[in-house]
Amino acid sequence: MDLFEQQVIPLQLSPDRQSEITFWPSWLGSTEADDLLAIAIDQVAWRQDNIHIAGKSIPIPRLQNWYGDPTTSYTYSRIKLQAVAFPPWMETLRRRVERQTGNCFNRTLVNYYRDGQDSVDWHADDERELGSEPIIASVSLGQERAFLLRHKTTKERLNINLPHGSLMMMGSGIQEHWHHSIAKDKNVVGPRINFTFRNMD
Ligand SMILES: O=C(O)CCC(=O)C(=O)O
Ligand SMILES: [Mn+2]
Repeated sequence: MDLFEQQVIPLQLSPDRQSEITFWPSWLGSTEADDLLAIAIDQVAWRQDNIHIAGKSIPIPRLQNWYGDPTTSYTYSRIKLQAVAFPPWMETLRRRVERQTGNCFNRTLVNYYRDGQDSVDWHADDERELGSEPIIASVSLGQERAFLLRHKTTKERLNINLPHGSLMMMGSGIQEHWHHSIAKDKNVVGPRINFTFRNMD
């Protein structure tokens, strides 16, 4: 396969509107991806955040941090993340993602799935600060995991395996019409890092 081969996966939003996922399965070379995985595990200031349900504080099943303009913050599931400035290695990755996708991204949520017990539940990245039609680009490193998509009304499903060094972009309308998740996996043992690049005012 050509290293930079691009796949376009059409997604139905509504009967009269379609969008797409653009996917570069081998976007980074394997040595480059290995190096970036090691740097991210070592150098991201990992946070263990908690969600609050029925008066209880429950640790979310992954580590994370939020990068961007450090005078700004982002809140989801009532977790407030004060942005950390992009270190040079992440800034280089951000620019590369912009060049490849032709879109602007000025923030990234970085997730660390330590093993198969770590996951992210069904959600859409549709907070108001992300704008009305958020476009999200996702770089995956380490253990390949299944990225699951489920249409909000038709319940149609799609699975995309995200390998080490892949880049995937969710186009306009996808957050409005689809949920996505990374399920727990009993068979998975290896760590995985994921960067979701977003754009916010
Ligand atoms: O880990 C992934 O591939 C998805 C992460 C995600 O959906 C998010 O951070 O909003
Ligand atoms: Mn998401």
